[in-house]
Amino acid sequence: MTVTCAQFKRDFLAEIKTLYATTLNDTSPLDQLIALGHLVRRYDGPNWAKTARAYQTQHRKQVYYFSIEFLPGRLLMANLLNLNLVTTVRHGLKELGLDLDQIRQAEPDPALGNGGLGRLAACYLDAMASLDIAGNGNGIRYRYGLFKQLFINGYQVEMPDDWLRNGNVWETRRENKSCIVRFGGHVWLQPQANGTLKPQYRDTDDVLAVPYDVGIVGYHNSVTNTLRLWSAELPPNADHTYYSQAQRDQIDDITKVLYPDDSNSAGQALRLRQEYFFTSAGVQSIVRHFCAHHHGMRTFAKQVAIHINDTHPTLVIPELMRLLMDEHHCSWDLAWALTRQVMSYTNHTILQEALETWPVALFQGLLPRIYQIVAEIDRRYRAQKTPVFGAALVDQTAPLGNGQVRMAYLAVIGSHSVNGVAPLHTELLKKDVLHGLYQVYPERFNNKTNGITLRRWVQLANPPLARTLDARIGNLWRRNPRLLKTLLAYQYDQGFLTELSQVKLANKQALAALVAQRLGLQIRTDAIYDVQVKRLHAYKRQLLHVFEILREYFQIKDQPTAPFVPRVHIFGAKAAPSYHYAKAIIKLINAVANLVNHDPVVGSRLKVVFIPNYGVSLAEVIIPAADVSEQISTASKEASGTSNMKLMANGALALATYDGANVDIIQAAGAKNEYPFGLTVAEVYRYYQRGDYRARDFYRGNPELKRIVDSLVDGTIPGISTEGREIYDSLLRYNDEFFVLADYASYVAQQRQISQDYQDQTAWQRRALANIAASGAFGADLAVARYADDIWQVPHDRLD
Ligand code: NBY
Repeated sequence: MTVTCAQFKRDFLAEIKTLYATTLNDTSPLDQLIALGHLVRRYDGPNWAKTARAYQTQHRKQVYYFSIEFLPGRLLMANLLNLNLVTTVRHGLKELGLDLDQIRQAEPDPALGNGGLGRLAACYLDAMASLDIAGNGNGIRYRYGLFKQLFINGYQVEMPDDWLRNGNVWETRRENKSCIVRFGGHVWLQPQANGTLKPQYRDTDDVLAVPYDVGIVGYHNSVTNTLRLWSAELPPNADHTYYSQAQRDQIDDITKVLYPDDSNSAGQALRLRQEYFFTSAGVQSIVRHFCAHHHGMRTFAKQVAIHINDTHPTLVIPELMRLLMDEHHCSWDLAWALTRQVMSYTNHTILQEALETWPVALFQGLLPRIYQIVAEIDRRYRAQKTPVFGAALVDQTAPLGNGQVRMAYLAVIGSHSVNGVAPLHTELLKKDVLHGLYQVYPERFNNKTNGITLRRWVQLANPPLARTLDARIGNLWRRNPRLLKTLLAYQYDQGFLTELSQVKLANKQALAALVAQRLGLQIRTDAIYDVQVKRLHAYKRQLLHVFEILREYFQIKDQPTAPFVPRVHIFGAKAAPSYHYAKAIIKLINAVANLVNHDPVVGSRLKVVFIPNYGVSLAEVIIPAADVSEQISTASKEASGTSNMKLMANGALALATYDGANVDIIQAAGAKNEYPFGLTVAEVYRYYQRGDYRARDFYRGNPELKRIVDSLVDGTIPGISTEGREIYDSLLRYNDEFFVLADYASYVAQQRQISQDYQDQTAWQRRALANIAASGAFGADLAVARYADDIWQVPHDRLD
């Protein structure tokens, strides 16, 4: 995009005048943000239109990425970056007496997701547009995003996230693309004159699905794709029909709030309504669009790929079957063949409690026609597979079983591809969680290791690093992150290593300023910044990190004058509101912070910073400042992790178990450049098989550890009498489900090593460099290119 600075200034002032009928002096940063957003959209408008037209005229196969969560982060800077407008806009605003960095802060951060799964979806949209893939996102426009987190007296308090309060400058309401989604009522199959059966409906609750489209701008390539988010409203004939307040509320509720739980599958009718709502609307709009440009359905699978991001959108399978058969007169066999060719599914968890199932009664009552189709899929699956695989295996893997609809099984059976998100995770899917279906459909299983967009996580979040890299290796890495490998030539360049530590220092200063402003806490910038940012979960083991803090605390208290390498422990984490144990850990971290941060003996040497309301925008400040990346989940539990990749790309060294993509990170950067520790998956599974894990033995056998565990209940840490007891019991009474005590010794050994190693800054920065250099392998563009080649079968730009 080329706009001169002068042109930009004229356009911007005109925009202000049009929108607010006033002059610049009279506007707030929010006003300026909105005006700037309008202007960016105006600049990008021709690309958006051209992209859509080109896809049509070229009959490009479209990918539709269905996800119940998208965490795009603020879009102003991402759009300016991808349109190559950052410098022009920054200068132009400056000449008008404005500061781009102030304006960008006025943008709300759309928190339409819980964690890694939603952020991955956003990284992949950015990559699809940047690779010139005809890729669309399809999701829900939640009126309230993930709750805003406050700490009151150390406890998590959840407040509504009213992110749409001032509107959303990036969205376009497309009411003419609305469709009706049906719930409940009765359905029966009516024989037709031509011998077919057509479903008839009575007493259904109809909801209008209205799409809001957001442009997803590709990187320097004039491509703008679409993220379509659906909102639930009263149907258009509402004026003539009586709707009780309860009915109105029920419709309103569908897209009111994001379900704030990523710890287990939700047994909630509203959640199922949300899932059907956005899948039905999305599939209807895909089929409608296809039919507008093609005759008959036979080429559908050549033109469309639908991706199921975790099981929440699995109803795309029976919904497409329904449309093909009921509305487009396809036979079951044709509809089924098309559906399987079109669908692909990504699994994001091996945790049993996170695998979605719905009680048949609930499912059938809410979605009677969809249930008929699922029951027929189930019947045919059993009929075809029982002779080959036997009744036991088929029973165990069928879509219906134990009075439940099993969404993961339906997703595998109705797709041509199922992938895990790191090699280890994919192996565990085959061996464990989806073992039965792997026996039936081995050819469907494949791995696609996650990736992150370095555009946001390095170029935008860490401009000093990006500039330093440019100066050494040129700027082609911005297009092709694999070129970061060439950095290795500078491993022994003292000047460059010094620059890297200066970059880190600048980022630490920025984080320290944020901490001072938000928490009123001073943290020194010569300390090790030891960062753990992710959802709060027992399996992610923030508790183990707390144990290290307590160890350091006791060390200082025992030997106040002994040397101690200063540390700042930084946490960001939200707990699901109903996840009692996770909330107890939050209270513990805050209580330990309170104890440590105010101890005069400890002074500035050790600080604990728990920044509330962790999300994409905070991550953009914390991650560039990190020295140590805590990736300490119990081996086998973390499907992949993606903060591990973001931290790596920003030069943090990983303190990591052999879990998820940590394995691949350690391999890519070299074990000597990370701090691996802990039980392996094989060891964890051996404990499971033998049933011989005894947490108490670790407790009794290690006095240092015993002191720490005891401090949870002996009054050492004020204010945690109930939480301390609960956590203590989880370890000793309930035998430490996540092997915290077993991994303590090897974790702490690496932490000690870190303190020692950090003192040699040259050696440390050399290892940071190795991490940055190896991080290109985890770029989202590479990951998405693999999806495009192996799963979606769509063409894409090459990176080199
Ligand atoms: O997906 C995460 C995995 O834990 C992480 O290892 C992986 O890197 C990432 C991307 O592949 N999963 C995740 O974020 N899951 C959720 O957010 C989630 C949300 C809702 C529900 C379950 C999980 N739910 O049951 O409603």
